[in-house]
Amino acid sequence: MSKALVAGPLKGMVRPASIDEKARTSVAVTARTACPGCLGPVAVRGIYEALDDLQLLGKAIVIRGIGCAIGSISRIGVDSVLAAHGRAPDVATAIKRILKYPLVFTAQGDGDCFAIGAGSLMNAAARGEKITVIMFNNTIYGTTGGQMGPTTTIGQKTTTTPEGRDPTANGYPAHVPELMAALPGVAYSARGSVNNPANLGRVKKYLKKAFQAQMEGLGLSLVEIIIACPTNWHLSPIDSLKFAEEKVLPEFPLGEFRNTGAQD
Ligand SMILES: Cc1ncc(C[n+]2csc(CCOP(=O)(O)OP(=O)(O)O)c2C)c(N)n1
Ligand code: SF4
Repeated sequence: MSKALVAGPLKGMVRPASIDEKARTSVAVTARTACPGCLGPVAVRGIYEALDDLQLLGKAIVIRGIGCAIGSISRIGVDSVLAAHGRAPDVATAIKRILKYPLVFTAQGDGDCFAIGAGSLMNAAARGEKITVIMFNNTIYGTTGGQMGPTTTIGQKTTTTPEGRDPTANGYPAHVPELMAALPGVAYSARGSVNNPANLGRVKKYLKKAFQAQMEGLGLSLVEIIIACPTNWHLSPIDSLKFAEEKVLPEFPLGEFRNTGAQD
């Protein structure tokens, strides 16, 4: 075997040798990865704890989309690969089929997942790929300065909808887990939020069910997680929690939309 590669958790699988074994069992989310009040790292904490509860740390790989909200996902001690914008489900498909990691999941912003990446997601779902897609919904393109995204709420002001999103000109917000629920290749779809501790607990439950659906080979699983983006919402961290509660959650109901097997 080449020096650059070491054996992975399954026979015949390889992964880069550069991964620090100590880092694989620790979480180190630093301030560098997000703005103050960003709930992206809180969602990442939920993912970490769900993996830890299922003893999947060290057996999983995350395919990262392009975006700041998911930034700290690289620091939770699982293998990771950066995909081209929107193409994480395609990369996840290849890794799951060829390298046979026990758990392969994507972490993507809503723009990555359902604007530029809508075709990749829909086709992976139609094929029933045994992967998990995790979409961070901050209702905006955070990284590039706050343009309208597929989940921008009606009336929400962004740099490209300065008067607020008007459905007659800009269309309606996309409800991704509900759309996924219509596809037979999808085993599990749910939407959670991390705007308060109780909702963080529910998100962990959804993530565990999504991971279990993949491990049981039932099909594609998807969890959308509502997060706050104080920077591009132009709100304080506290006011952004209020905006999430009053404006975002009414548009995006929390809950499970498809569950073909996983139990509580
Ligand atoms: C092919 C391509 N087009 C456009 C971009 C520029 N770009 C980088 S991140 C981004 C938006 C990301 O938004 P989202 O997925 O919602 O994630 P967030 O930044 O909000 O976390 C865009 C348009 C790019 N990197 N590659
Ligand atoms: S721009 Fe928004 S989503 Fe991105 S790190 Fe800052 S608060 Fe989080």
